[in-house]
Amino acid sequence: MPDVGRRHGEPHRDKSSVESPCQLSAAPRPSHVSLGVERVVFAPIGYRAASHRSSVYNQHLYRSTPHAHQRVSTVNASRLTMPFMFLTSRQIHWVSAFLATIISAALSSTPGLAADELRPNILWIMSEDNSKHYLRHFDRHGAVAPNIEALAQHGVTFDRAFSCAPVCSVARTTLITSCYAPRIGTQFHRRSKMATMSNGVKMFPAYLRAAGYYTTNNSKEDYNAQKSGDVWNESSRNASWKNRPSDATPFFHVLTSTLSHESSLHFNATAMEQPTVTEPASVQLQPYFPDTKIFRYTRARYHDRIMAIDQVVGKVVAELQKAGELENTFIFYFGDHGGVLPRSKGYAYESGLHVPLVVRVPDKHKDMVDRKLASRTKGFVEFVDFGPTVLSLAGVDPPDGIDGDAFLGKDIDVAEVDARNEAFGYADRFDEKYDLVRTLRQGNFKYIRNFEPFLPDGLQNNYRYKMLAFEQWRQLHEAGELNEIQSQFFQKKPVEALYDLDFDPHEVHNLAGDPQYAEQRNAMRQRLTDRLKSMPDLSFIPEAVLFSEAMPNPVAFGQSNKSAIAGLIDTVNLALLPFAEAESKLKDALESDDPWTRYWAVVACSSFGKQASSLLPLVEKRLVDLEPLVVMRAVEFVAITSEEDPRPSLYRSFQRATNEPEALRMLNTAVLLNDFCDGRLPIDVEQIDFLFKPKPRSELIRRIDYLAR
Ligand SMILES: [Ca+2]
Repeated sequence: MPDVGRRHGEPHRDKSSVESPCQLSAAPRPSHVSLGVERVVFAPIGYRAASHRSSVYNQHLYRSTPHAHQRVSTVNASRLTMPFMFLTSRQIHWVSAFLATIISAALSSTPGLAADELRPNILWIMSEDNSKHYLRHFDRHGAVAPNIEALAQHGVTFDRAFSCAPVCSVARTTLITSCYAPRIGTQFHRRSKMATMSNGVKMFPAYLRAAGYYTTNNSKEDYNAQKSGDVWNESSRNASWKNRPSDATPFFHVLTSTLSHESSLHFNATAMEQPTVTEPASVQLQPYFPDTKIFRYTRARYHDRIMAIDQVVGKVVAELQKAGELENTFIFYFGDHGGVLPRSKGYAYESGLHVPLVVRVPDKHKDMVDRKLASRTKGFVEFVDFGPTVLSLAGVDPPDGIDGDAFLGKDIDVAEVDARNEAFGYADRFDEKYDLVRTLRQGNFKYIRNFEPFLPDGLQNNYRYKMLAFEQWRQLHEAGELNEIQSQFFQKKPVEALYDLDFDPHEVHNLAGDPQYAEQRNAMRQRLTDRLKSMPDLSFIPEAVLFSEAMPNPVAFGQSNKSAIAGLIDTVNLALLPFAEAESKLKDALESDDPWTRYWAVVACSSFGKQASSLLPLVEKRLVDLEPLVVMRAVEFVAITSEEDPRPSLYRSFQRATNEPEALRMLNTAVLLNDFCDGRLPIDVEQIDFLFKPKPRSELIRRIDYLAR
């Protein structure tokens, strides 16, 4: 029996866990809650060295590619650990870093060795919110960007680069930690609480810095995990590689340009009188967009922003050249995630995940890259791989406990990189909007599992809808003026989708129900499920519970609850069976002692929709569930499948929410009822009452403001 969700006093608790000094448990639910029941509490989690090791050694089970760390270190920290076997791993790490610094300093100060001269600089130029689709270098309908194209002429283009998450903080945390966010508790944008970096893993620039690199970030961080003090020499708007202590010090510098950020498309109707350089009539609109003046102008304006990014790239190259560093510096240009017309940022489609990536290879280090200049590869690379790649180029070993593998560097096997064929994607929360989606791309097939398919893509997300195009899209939907493909955005989603990107690059023709593709679908479904279970993916525990219990050590929390999470995934995956086969299993799950089994059982029922109407009496029992988040799920099912009014149950639940993410999750359901139930179930904000005072300008207030207008 899994530990997750077991209530106080129940038998079979793992004794070793109880004895652990590292107990994590939820604060008791306040006694004045109407049902008088304490929050269901996880069994305490024991975090021991043994489980640490097994998690580290097993973590590559869920990678598609052969484990390919290439050890090319000049400063091999792990080899330094042998005389220190009596130390803890944290102490070993500290000693290794200390020795590495000494060795590095000795090398750089010894005349004749000139070690640093042999080490390349690495510079990242990251543009905000742009998928590969807006650059001609990747897509014939994209903008012309001569400076980015010039980088590619002197380097390598990665035609299959993926950010893993379609939103800023989650993508950036994936990048800086080299770990998949749902494994380490950093998958929520915005975070309600910072996750702690687990198992001694640091954000990767710390390893460069320990090896003598000067590390700078200008300037956006937006990490969802706590940063240790040794990551950056400087991270600010003034941070520059030019400030390094000596010309001989190699540097790693990150520059984020916000010129293409979503906010650059938050213009008003008056601003549209300002002409764009790109001719609106010339742009190619995605087939899911209505062809309107606003959409054309928005896309044209976005092409202009991409051209501005290109200018930034040109300026950086010129500066390096002037300083005599160009031919000693690897330059990466890439987008931080997709964007940024509607249905891109915030959505786990290719438009949200597939980013442009080119790497300029400097003349002095051509021998480190076994590829022709101006070549392209279709080998899949993900944000988890970028950190190990920089470490590999710098000759620093990657740490254990990360998820990525280097794709460039001296001993990298080009054929292995070219054969990489799989990308994993995740979407969880976008400010105040929740929608759990996982994706797997293999070759040109894309599989999407919508775990909450009854939440339409078009569900209100205040920041998204600041864009005129978003608002107009919704208005046209409400006016009934969209065709079938354009309307998909406002309809319930399929439980699973399969797209053949060769023929359907915009992911609008779902093949998941086509018998011809059943084998492909089943294989990808199984592969994704295996990956989620083996991580394990923490998102099958509600954020409100992770908030209370997991954040001091999310990885250990996941390992302790691995089998329980697998059980929850099996429960929600009942939605993938024919209903007749799922029905009796759903009945059992709805009556489970474990609240999160009941939670996902109701979600599976809602995924079936009216097909599961026979289960209405059983689900209605959950309207008085001990766990308010299960009540919330039952409210959705009743709203979706019956004519009854479940709002009183939802209003009561608000008064039982004990933290912001729990209340916010409930407000997501409130918006679903308000906006997508044919006007039958408008929400009265006067009836929404919390036990705690929401923070001003918080996501809770955003939702309330939206519902009140
Ligand atoms: Ca961004």
